[in-house]
Amino acid sequence: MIKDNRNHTLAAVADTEMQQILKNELERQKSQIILIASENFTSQEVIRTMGSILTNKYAEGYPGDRYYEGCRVIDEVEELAIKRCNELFNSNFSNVQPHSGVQANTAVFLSVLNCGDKILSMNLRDGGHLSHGHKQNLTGRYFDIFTYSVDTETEMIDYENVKKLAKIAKPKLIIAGASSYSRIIDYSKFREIADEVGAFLMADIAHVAGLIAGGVYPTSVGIADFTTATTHKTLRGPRGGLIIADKKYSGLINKSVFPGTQGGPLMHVIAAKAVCFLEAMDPSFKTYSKNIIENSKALCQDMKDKSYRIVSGGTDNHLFLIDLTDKNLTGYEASEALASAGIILNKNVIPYDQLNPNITSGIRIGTPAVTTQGMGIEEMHLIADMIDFTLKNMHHSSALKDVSKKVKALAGDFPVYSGM
Ligand code: DSN
Repeated sequence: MIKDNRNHTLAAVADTEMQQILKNELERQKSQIILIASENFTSQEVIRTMGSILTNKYAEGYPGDRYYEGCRVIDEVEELAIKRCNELFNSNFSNVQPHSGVQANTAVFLSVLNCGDKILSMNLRDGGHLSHGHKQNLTGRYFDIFTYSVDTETEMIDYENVKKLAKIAKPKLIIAGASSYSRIIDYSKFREIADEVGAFLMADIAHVAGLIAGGVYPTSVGIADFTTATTHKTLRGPRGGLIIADKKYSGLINKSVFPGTQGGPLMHVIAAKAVCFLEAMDPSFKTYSKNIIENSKALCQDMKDKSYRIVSGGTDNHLFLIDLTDKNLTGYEASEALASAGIILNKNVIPYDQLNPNITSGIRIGTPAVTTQGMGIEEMHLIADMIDFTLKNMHHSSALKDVSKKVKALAGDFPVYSGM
Protein backbone atom coordinates (compact mmCIF):
# COMPACT_ATOMS: atom_id res chain seq x y z
CA MET A 1 0.00 0.00 0.00
CA ILE A 2 1.17 3.54 -0.72
CA LYS A 3 -0.22 6.22 1.60
CA ASP A 4 -1.05 9.59 0.10
CA ASN A 5 1.01 12.58 1.27
CA ARG A 6 -1.29 13.32 4.20
CA ASN A 7 -0.93 9.76 5.27
CA HIS A 8 -4.57 8.82 5.59
CA THR A 9 -7.37 7.16 3.70
CA LEU A 10 -6.56 7.74 0.04
CA ALA A 11 -4.37 4.67 -0.30
CA ALA A 12 -3.32 3.34 -3.66
CA VAL A 13 -1.81 0.09 -4.76
CA ALA A 14 1.22 0.27 -7.03
CA ASP A 15 -0.06 -2.15 -9.65
CA THR A 16 3.16 -2.91 -11.42
CA GLU A 17 1.64 -5.94 -13.06
CA MET A 18 -1.05 -3.87 -14.78
CA GLN A 19 1.46 -1.09 -15.60
CA GLN A 20 3.54 -3.66 -17.42
CA ILE A 21 0.51 -4.89 -19.38
CA LEU A 22 -0.31 -1.29 -20.37
CA LYS A 23 3.29 -0.74 -21.47
CA ASN A 24 3.11 -3.87 -23.60
CA GLU A 25 -0.09 -2.68 -25.26
CA LEU A 26 1.40 0.77 -25.88
CA GLU A 27 4.38 -0.90 -27.49
CA ARG A 28 2.07 -3.03 -29.64
CA GLN A 29 0.05 -0.03 -30.80
CA LYS A 30 3.24 1.85 -31.64
CA SER A 31 4.88 -0.95 -33.57
CA GLN A 32 2.11 -2.53 -35.65
CA ILE A 33 0.16 -1.33 -38.68
CA ILE A 34 -3.45 -0.96 -37.55
CA LEU A 35 -5.91 -1.45 -40.39
CA ILE A 36 -8.99 -2.28 -38.32
CA ALA A 37 -11.59 0.03 -39.84
CA SER A 38 -13.22 0.78 -36.48
CA GLU A 39 -10.04 1.63 -34.56
CA ASN A 40 -8.07 4.84 -34.26
CA PHE A 41 -5.48 6.65 -32.13
CA THR A 42 -7.25 9.17 -29.96
CA SER A 43 -5.44 12.33 -28.84
CA GLN A 44 -3.53 12.59 -25.57
CA GLU A 45 -5.97 15.30 -24.49
CA VAL A 46 -8.85 12.82 -24.91
CA ILE A 47 -6.90 10.18 -22.98
CA ARG A 48 -6.06 12.63 -20.17
CA THR A 49 -9.69 13.69 -19.89
CA MET A 50 -10.90 10.10 -19.80
CA GLY A 51 -8.46 9.39 -17.02
CA SER A 52 -9.70 12.30 -14.92
CA ILE A 53 -11.41 12.56 -11.53
CA LEU A 54 -14.76 12.90 -13.29
CA THR A 55 -14.94 9.11 -13.01
CA ASN A 56 -15.70 9.64 -9.30
CA LYS A 57 -19.05 11.35 -9.81
CA TYR A 58 -22.50 9.83 -9.96
CA ALA A 59 -24.81 11.96 -12.11
CA GLU A 60 -27.92 9.97 -12.99
CA GLY A 61 -30.29 12.28 -14.82
CA TYR A 62 -29.52 15.24 -17.05
CA PRO A 63 -28.06 18.74 -16.58
CA GLY A 64 -30.22 20.65 -14.09
CA ASP A 65 -32.20 17.53 -13.23
CA ARG A 66 -30.01 15.02 -11.38
CA TYR A 67 -30.72 12.43 -8.73
CA TYR A 68 -27.58 13.35 -6.78
CA GLU A 69 -26.23 16.55 -5.26
CA GLY A 70 -22.86 17.97 -6.22
CA CYS A 71 -23.47 18.04 -9.97
CA ARG A 72 -22.84 21.74 -10.72
CA VAL A 73 -19.53 21.08 -12.47
CA ILE A 74 -20.75 17.84 -14.00
CA ASP A 75 -23.64 19.75 -15.56
CA GLU A 76 -21.14 22.08 -17.22
CA VAL A 77 -19.29 19.08 -18.64
CA GLU A 78 -22.39 17.53 -20.17
CA GLU A 79 -23.79 20.87 -21.39
CA LEU A 80 -20.51 21.59 -23.15
CA ALA A 81 -20.46 18.15 -24.77
CA ILE A 82 -24.05 18.54 -25.99
CA LYS A 83 -23.41 22.06 -27.30
CA ARG A 84 -20.33 20.95 -29.22
CA CYS A 85 -22.02 17.82 -30.55
CA ASN A 86 -24.91 19.91 -31.89
CA GLU A 87 -22.53 22.40 -33.42
CA LEU A 88 -20.42 19.69 -35.05
CA PHE A 89 -23.36 17.80 -36.54
CA ASN A 90 -25.61 20.80 -37.09
CA SER A 91 -28.35 19.38 -34.89
CA ASN A 92 -30.74 20.83 -32.34
CA PHE A 93 -30.78 17.88 -29.92
CA SER A 94 -28.29 15.25 -28.90
CA ASN A 95 -27.82 12.81 -26.06
CA VAL A 96 -24.16 12.14 -25.29
CA GLN A 97 -24.69 9.57 -22.53
CA PRO A 98 -24.84 6.24 -24.44
CA HIS A 99 -21.94 4.09 -23.28
CA SER A 100 -21.53 2.65 -26.78
CA GLY A 101 -23.06 2.49 -30.25
CA VAL A 102 -25.10 -0.56 -29.30
CA GLN A 103 -26.43 1.27 -26.22
CA ALA A 104 -27.38 4.22 -28.46
CA ASN A 105 -29.22 1.91 -30.85
CA THR A 106 -30.96 0.11 -28.00
CA ALA A 107 -32.21 3.40 -26.57
CA VAL A 108 -33.68 4.39 -29.94
CA PHE A 109 -35.44 1.01 -30.21
CA LEU A 110 -36.88 1.45 -26.72
CA SER A 111 -38.07 4.94 -27.59
CA VAL A 112 -40.30 4.03 -30.57
CA LEU A 113 -40.74 0.26 -30.66
CA ASN A 114 -42.68 -2.29 -28.69
CA CYS A 115 -41.89 -5.99 -28.44
CA GLY A 116 -42.76 -7.74 -31.69
CA ASP A 117 -42.57 -4.61 -33.86
CA LYS A 118 -40.94 -4.95 -37.26
CA ILE A 119 -37.50 -3.62 -38.14
CA LEU A 120 -36.05 -3.55 -41.67
CA SER A 121 -32.25 -3.49 -41.62
CA MET A 122 -29.23 -4.53 -43.63
CA ASN A 123 -28.34 -8.19 -43.57
CA LEU A 124 -25.37 -8.78 -41.26
CA ARG A 125 -23.62 -10.89 -43.92
CA ASP A 126 -23.87 -7.99 -46.38
CA GLY A 127 -22.41 -5.36 -44.04
CA GLY A 128 -25.03 -4.78 -41.35
CA HIS A 129 -24.41 -4.78 -37.60
CA LEU A 130 -25.19 -7.28 -34.85
CA SER A 131 -27.37 -4.74 -33.04
CA HIS A 132 -29.55 -4.32 -36.14
CA GLY A 133 -31.19 -7.72 -35.81
CA HIS A 134 -28.84 -10.62 -35.12
CA LYS A 135 -30.88 -13.47 -33.67
CA GLN A 136 -28.83 -13.58 -30.45
CA ASN A 137 -28.99 -9.79 -30.00
CA LEU A 138 -31.96 -8.32 -28.18
CA THR A 139 -33.16 -6.93 -31.53
CA GLY A 140 -33.40 -10.45 -32.92
CA ARG A 141 -35.04 -11.74 -29.76
CA TYR A 142 -37.62 -9.02 -29.15
CA PHE A 143 -38.39 -7.63 -32.59
CA ASP A 144 -39.51 -9.04 -35.91
CA ILE A 145 -36.49 -8.58 -38.19
CA PHE A 146 -36.62 -8.22 -41.98
CA THR A 147 -33.36 -7.69 -43.84
CA TYR A 148 -32.29 -6.23 -47.15
CA SER A 149 -29.26 -7.58 -49.01
CA VAL A 150 -26.92 -5.86 -51.41
CA ASP A 151 -27.40 -6.47 -55.12
CA THR A 152 -25.75 -9.73 -56.24
CA GLU A 153 -23.97 -8.04 -59.16
CA THR A 154 -22.99 -4.59 -57.88
CA GLU A 155 -22.73 -5.62 -54.21
CA MET A 156 -24.26 -2.23 -53.38
CA ILE A 157 -27.58 -1.37 -51.74
CA ASP A 158 -30.43 -1.74 -54.22
CA TYR A 159 -32.85 0.97 -53.09
CA GLU A 160 -35.68 -0.36 -55.30
CA ASN A 161 -35.36 -3.69 -53.54
CA VAL A 162 -35.32 -1.99 -50.11
CA LYS A 163 -38.53 -0.19 -51.12
CA LYS A 164 -40.13 -3.43 -52.28
CA LEU A 165 -39.26 -5.15 -49.00
CA ALA A 166 -40.46 -2.18 -46.97
CA LYS A 167 -43.82 -2.33 -48.73
CA ILE A 168 -44.14 -6.03 -47.98
CA ALA A 169 -42.87 -5.93 -44.39
CA LYS A 170 -44.36 -2.57 -43.37
CA PRO A 171 -41.71 -2.09 -40.67
CA LYS A 172 -42.10 0.40 -37.86
CA LEU A 173 -38.39 1.22 -38.10
CA ILE A 174 -35.93 1.16 -41.00
CA ILE A 175 -32.21 1.16 -40.24
CA ALA A 176 -29.72 2.68 -42.65
CA GLY A 177 -26.21 1.91 -41.54
CA ALA A 178 -23.50 -0.72 -41.65
CA SER A 179 -20.24 -1.85 -40.19
CA SER A 180 -18.66 -3.17 -43.37
CA TYR A 181 -20.12 -1.32 -46.35
CA SER A 182 -17.65 0.65 -48.46
CA ARG A 183 -20.07 2.81 -50.40
CA ILE A 184 -22.07 5.99 -49.77
CA ILE A 185 -25.39 5.32 -48.07
CA ASP A 186 -28.09 7.51 -49.57
CA TYR A 187 -30.04 8.62 -46.49
CA SER A 188 -32.48 10.65 -48.62
CA LYS A 189 -33.52 7.55 -50.52
CA PHE A 190 -34.04 5.73 -47.22
CA ARG A 191 -36.11 8.72 -46.01
CA GLU A 192 -38.38 8.48 -49.09
CA ILE A 193 -38.86 4.76 -48.49
CA ALA A 194 -39.57 5.26 -44.78
CA ASP A 195 -42.10 7.98 -45.59
CA GLU A 196 -43.82 5.79 -48.15
CA VAL A 197 -44.46 3.04 -45.60
CA GLY A 198 -44.89 5.25 -42.54
CA ALA A 199 -41.74 3.99 -40.77
CA PHE A 200 -39.26 5.75 -38.52
CA LEU A 201 -35.77 6.01 -39.99
CA MET A 202 -32.66 5.44 -37.88
CA ALA A 203 -29.23 6.07 -39.40
CA ASP A 204 -26.41 4.29 -37.61
CA ILE A 205 -23.37 6.36 -38.60
CA ALA A 206 -20.99 4.67 -36.13
CA HIS A 207 -18.37 4.06 -38.79
CA VAL A 208 -18.64 7.26 -40.80
CA ALA A 209 -19.32 9.81 -38.04
CA GLY A 210 -15.85 11.36 -38.43
CA LEU A 211 -16.20 11.51 -42.20
CA ILE A 212 -19.54 13.29 -41.79
CA ALA A 213 -18.06 15.66 -39.22
CA GLY A 214 -15.20 16.37 -41.62
CA GLY A 215 -17.65 17.11 -44.44
CA VAL A 216 -16.45 14.33 -46.75
CA TYR A 217 -19.46 12.01 -46.47
CA PRO A 218 -23.18 12.92 -46.67
CA THR A 219 -24.91 13.53 -43.38
CA SER A 220 -27.99 11.76 -42.07
CA VAL A 221 -28.76 14.56 -39.61
CA GLY A 222 -31.96 16.36 -40.56
CA ILE A 223 -32.94 13.41 -42.77
CA ALA A 224 -33.23 10.42 -40.43
CA ASP A 225 -35.46 10.66 -37.39
CA PHE A 226 -32.63 9.27 -35.28
CA THR A 227 -28.91 9.21 -35.90
CA THR A 228 -26.76 7.02 -33.68
CA ALA A 229 -22.98 7.04 -33.65
CA THR A 230 -19.88 5.90 -31.86
CA THR A 231 -17.26 8.45 -30.92
CA HIS A 232 -14.14 6.28 -31.21
CA LYS A 233 -13.97 5.20 -34.85
CA THR A 234 -13.41 7.80 -37.60
CA LEU A 235 -14.45 10.48 -35.08
CA ARG A 236 -11.27 9.63 -33.13
CA GLY A 237 -12.62 10.26 -29.63
CA PRO A 238 -13.11 8.12 -26.53
CA ARG A 239 -14.93 4.79 -26.72
CA GLY A 240 -18.62 5.68 -26.51
CA GLY A 241 -21.87 6.47 -28.28
CA LEU A 242 -24.34 9.28 -28.93
CA ILE A 243 -27.80 9.92 -30.34
CA ILE A 244 -28.88 12.87 -32.48
CA ALA A 245 -32.52 13.62 -33.26
CA ASP A 246 -34.87 16.51 -33.75
CA LYS A 247 -35.67 18.12 -30.41
CA LYS A 248 -39.28 16.98 -30.66
CA TYR A 249 -37.88 13.56 -29.70
CA SER A 250 -35.77 14.85 -26.82
CA GLY A 251 -38.06 13.62 -24.00
CA LEU A 252 -38.50 10.22 -25.61
CA ILE A 253 -34.78 9.69 -26.25
CA ASN A 254 -33.59 11.04 -22.91
CA LYS A 255 -35.83 8.76 -20.90
CA SER A 256 -34.93 5.79 -23.11
CA VAL A 257 -31.23 6.32 -22.36
CA PHE A 258 -31.78 7.01 -18.66
CA PRO A 259 -33.50 5.29 -16.94
CA GLY A 260 -34.54 3.19 -19.95
CA THR A 261 -31.32 1.41 -20.75
CA GLN A 262 -28.53 2.90 -18.61
CA GLY A 263 -27.75 4.03 -15.09
CA GLY A 264 -25.10 6.57 -14.16
CA PRO A 265 -23.43 8.30 -17.11
CA LEU A 266 -19.67 7.90 -17.59
CA MET A 267 -18.87 11.57 -17.00
CA HIS A 268 -15.14 11.18 -17.68
CA VAL A 269 -16.01 9.74 -21.08
CA ILE A 270 -18.62 12.42 -21.78
CA ALA A 271 -15.95 15.04 -21.02
CA ALA A 272 -13.58 13.29 -23.41
CA LYS A 273 -16.35 13.26 -26.04
CA ALA A 274 -16.55 17.04 -25.65
CA VAL A 275 -12.80 17.23 -26.30
CA CYS A 276 -13.10 15.10 -29.41
CA PHE A 277 -15.99 17.22 -30.74
CA LEU A 278 -13.79 20.30 -30.35
CA GLU A 279 -10.94 18.56 -32.15
CA ALA A 280 -13.29 17.51 -34.95
CA MET A 281 -14.33 21.16 -35.44
CA ASP A 282 -10.74 22.16 -36.08
CA PRO A 283 -10.00 22.76 -39.79
CA SER A 284 -7.26 20.11 -39.59
CA PHE A 285 -9.95 17.47 -39.05
CA LYS A 286 -11.37 18.20 -42.51
CA THR A 287 -7.96 17.46 -43.98
CA TYR A 288 -7.69 14.35 -41.82
CA SER A 289 -11.03 12.96 -42.97
CA LYS A 290 -10.26 13.75 -46.62
CA ASN A 291 -6.95 11.94 -46.24
CA ILE A 292 -8.62 8.87 -44.70
CA ILE A 293 -10.66 8.42 -47.87
CA GLU A 294 -7.74 9.18 -50.20
CA ASN A 295 -5.67 6.56 -48.41
CA SER A 296 -8.53 4.06 -48.48
CA LYS A 297 -9.02 4.55 -52.23
CA ALA A 298 -5.27 4.30 -52.88
CA LEU A 299 -4.80 1.12 -50.85
CA CYS A 300 -7.91 -0.38 -52.42
CA GLN A 301 -6.65 0.41 -55.94
CA ASP A 302 -3.25 -1.08 -55.11
CA MET A 303 -4.85 -4.33 -53.97
CA LYS A 304 -7.01 -4.37 -57.08
CA ASP A 305 -3.90 -3.85 -59.24
CA LYS A 306 -2.42 -6.87 -57.48
CA SER A 307 -5.46 -8.83 -58.69
CA TYR A 308 -7.41 -9.04 -55.43
CA ARG A 309 -11.18 -8.96 -55.84
CA ILE A 310 -12.64 -5.96 -54.03
CA VAL A 311 -16.24 -6.27 -52.87
CA SER A 312 -18.36 -3.81 -54.93
CA GLY A 313 -15.25 -2.97 -56.96
CA GLY A 314 -14.04 -0.10 -54.80
CA THR A 315 -14.64 2.27 -51.93
CA ASP A 316 -16.09 5.71 -51.19
CA ASN A 317 -15.19 5.73 -47.51
CA HIS A 318 -12.61 4.65 -44.95
CA LEU A 319 -12.81 0.91 -45.58
CA PHE A 320 -13.04 -1.82 -48.18
CA LEU A 321 -13.43 -5.60 -48.27
CA ILE A 322 -11.28 -8.12 -50.11
CA ASP A 323 -12.82 -11.39 -51.26
CA LEU A 324 -10.13 -14.07 -50.93
CA THR A 325 -12.13 -16.92 -52.46
CA ASP A 326 -10.13 -17.03 -55.70
CA LYS A 327 -6.89 -17.05 -53.68
CA ASN A 328 -7.99 -20.24 -51.92
CA LEU A 329 -7.66 -18.44 -48.62
CA THR A 330 -10.17 -17.78 -45.89
CA GLY A 331 -10.42 -14.50 -44.02
CA TYR A 332 -9.37 -16.35 -40.88
CA GLU A 333 -6.14 -17.68 -42.44
CA ALA A 334 -5.29 -14.32 -44.01
CA SER A 335 -5.92 -12.22 -40.91
CA GLU A 336 -3.91 -14.61 -38.72
CA ALA A 337 -0.95 -14.58 -41.11
CA LEU A 338 -1.05 -10.79 -41.45
CA ALA A 339 -1.25 -10.40 -37.69
CA SER A 340 1.83 -12.55 -37.20
CA ALA A 341 3.64 -10.10 -39.48
CA GLY A 342 2.31 -7.13 -37.48
CA ILE A 343 -0.45 -6.06 -39.88
CA ILE A 344 -3.64 -5.94 -37.84
CA LEU A 345 -7.02 -6.19 -39.53
CA ASN A 346 -10.09 -8.41 -39.22
CA LYS A 347 -11.58 -11.32 -41.06
CA ASN A 348 -14.98 -10.32 -42.40
CA VAL A 349 -17.94 -11.95 -44.07
CA ILE A 350 -18.60 -10.72 -47.58
CA PRO A 351 -21.99 -10.46 -49.31
CA TYR A 352 -23.60 -13.88 -49.77
CA ASP A 353 -20.68 -15.49 -47.92
CA GLN A 354 -20.96 -19.27 -47.68
CA LEU A 355 -18.48 -19.45 -44.79
CA ASN A 356 -19.35 -18.81 -41.18
CA PRO A 357 -18.38 -15.56 -39.38
CA ASN A 358 -15.49 -17.26 -37.57
CA ILE A 359 -13.88 -18.27 -40.85
CA THR A 360 -15.22 -15.90 -43.55
CA SER A 361 -14.25 -15.42 -47.19
CA GLY A 362 -12.90 -11.94 -46.74
CA ILE A 363 -10.91 -9.39 -44.84
CA ARG A 364 -11.84 -5.78 -43.99
CA ILE A 365 -9.25 -3.04 -44.36
CA GLY A 366 -9.62 0.49 -42.98
CA THR A 367 -7.39 3.56 -42.96
CA PRO A 368 -8.46 5.82 -40.02
CA ALA A 369 -5.57 4.82 -37.73
CA VAL A 370 -2.73 4.89 -40.26
CA THR A 371 -4.02 8.27 -41.49
CA THR A 372 -3.91 9.62 -37.94
CA GLN A 373 -0.26 8.54 -37.88
CA GLY A 374 0.32 10.78 -40.88
CA MET A 375 0.75 8.07 -43.49
CA GLY A 376 -0.18 8.94 -47.07
CA ILE A 377 -0.37 7.43 -50.54
CA GLU A 378 3.29 6.40 -50.62
CA GLU A 379 2.88 4.40 -47.41
CA MET A 380 -0.33 2.82 -48.75
CA HIS A 381 1.78 1.41 -51.63
CA LEU A 382 4.21 -0.06 -49.10
CA ILE A 383 1.38 -1.54 -47.04
CA ALA A 384 -0.22 -3.07 -50.14
CA ASP A 385 3.11 -4.68 -51.05
CA MET A 386 3.48 -6.06 -47.53
CA ILE A 387 -0.06 -7.48 -47.47
CA ASP A 388 0.40 -9.10 -50.87
CA PHE A 389 3.82 -10.54 -49.96
CA THR A 390 2.52 -11.90 -46.65
CA LEU A 391 -0.49 -13.59 -48.22
CA LYS A 392 1.72 -15.16 -50.89
CA ASN A 393 4.32 -16.35 -48.38
CA MET A 394 2.25 -17.05 -45.33
CA HIS A 395 3.74 -20.49 -44.73
CA HIS A 396 7.33 -19.23 -44.68
CA SER A 397 8.23 -17.98 -41.25
CA SER A 398 11.34 -16.17 -42.50
CA ALA A 399 9.18 -14.20 -44.95
CA LEU A 400 6.80 -13.24 -42.14
CA LYS A 401 9.78 -12.13 -40.05
CA ASP A 402 10.99 -9.93 -42.91
CA VAL A 403 7.59 -8.27 -43.20
CA SER A 404 7.45 -7.86 -39.47
CA LYS A 405 10.72 -5.89 -39.54
CA LYS A 406 9.40 -3.67 -42.32
CA VAL A 407 6.16 -3.11 -40.40
CA LYS A 408 8.10 -2.03 -37.31
CA ALA A 409 10.27 0.31 -39.36
CA LEU A 410 7.26 1.89 -41.07
CA ALA A 411 5.33 2.29 -37.81
CA GLY A 412 8.46 3.75 -36.24
CA ASP A 413 8.63 6.39 -38.95
CA PHE A 414 5.12 7.57 -37.95
CA PRO A 415 5.27 7.46 -34.16
CA VAL A 416 2.21 7.88 -31.99
CA TYR A 417 2.16 8.90 -28.32
CA SER A 418 5.81 9.99 -28.41
CA GLY A 419 5.54 11.50 -24.94
CA MET A 420 4.23 8.33 -23.30
N1 DSN B 1 -17.00 -3.75 -33.83
C1 DSN B 1 -17.34 -2.67 -34.73
C2 DSN B 1 -16.69 -2.81 -36.04
O1 DSN B 1 -15.54 -3.21 -36.05
O2 DSN B 1 -17.27 -2.50 -37.06
C3 DSN B 1 -18.78 -2.53 -34.88
O3 DSN B 1 -19.40 -2.60 -33.65
